[in-house]
Amino acid sequence: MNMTDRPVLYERAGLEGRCPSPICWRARIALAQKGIDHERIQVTFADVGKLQDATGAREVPVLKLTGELVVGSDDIAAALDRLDDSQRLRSPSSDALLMSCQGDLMDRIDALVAPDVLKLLAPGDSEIYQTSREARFGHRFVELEEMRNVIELDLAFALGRLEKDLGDRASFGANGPDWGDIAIYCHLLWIAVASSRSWPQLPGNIEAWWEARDAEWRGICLATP
Ligand SMILES: N[C@@H](CCC(=O)N[C@@H](CS)C(=O)NCC(=O)O)C(=O)O
Repeated sequence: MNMTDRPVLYERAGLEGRCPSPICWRARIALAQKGIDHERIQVTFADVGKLQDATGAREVPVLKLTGELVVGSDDIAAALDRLDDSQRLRSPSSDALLMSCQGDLMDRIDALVAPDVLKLLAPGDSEIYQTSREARFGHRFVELEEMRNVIELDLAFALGRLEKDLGDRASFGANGPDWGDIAIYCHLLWIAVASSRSWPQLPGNIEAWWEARDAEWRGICLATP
């Protein structure tokens, strides 16, 4: 890949150059797994107009790859697999795992972490974020705070189901960590970074899985561009 083809990842801007978005972290890890050097452009929620002008999209991540704009984390992973299929990220089983985790694990983590994410956002983004998330969840942030204990309990059960999925394997992917591992890791890291007061007890083998993924991936997610 020559310099003019250097991929560009559009991702969410946060406080002090740190990206606060677990969905964007997925794209960072995917690029790292493929060994693809890239430029990162960070965009605040308030700058959605600039994002739209540059990419046509209103959400991040967006990846400019070999001159084309790929919108959305799943499509980014698929595009990277097309570029280099030696160690595939996505497969029918990673897609199935993600689908089952979305409602069970990710949505619960979203509701748990959202009120605390405000402190990670770029100046000027808090109101946009809070208004859009309260509309999405159908609850004010103060109500989510009151529901915190219940959400934490539901999350503990979701992690118990995940432990059964993982069994005694080292990764959710059959041939090593794949897109399912990446998505689950990023959402758990979001709790650790934004809302550590709700860090859950990780059951059984999930603990060892987390330690291994965290050692490899945390620095990628939290690096400033
Ligand atoms: N399904 C999309 C979801 C992307 C997404 O939710 N991105 C967030 C990252 S912060 C976003 O840009 N949200 C825009 C908004 O809420 O206005 C994907 O997997 O990439």
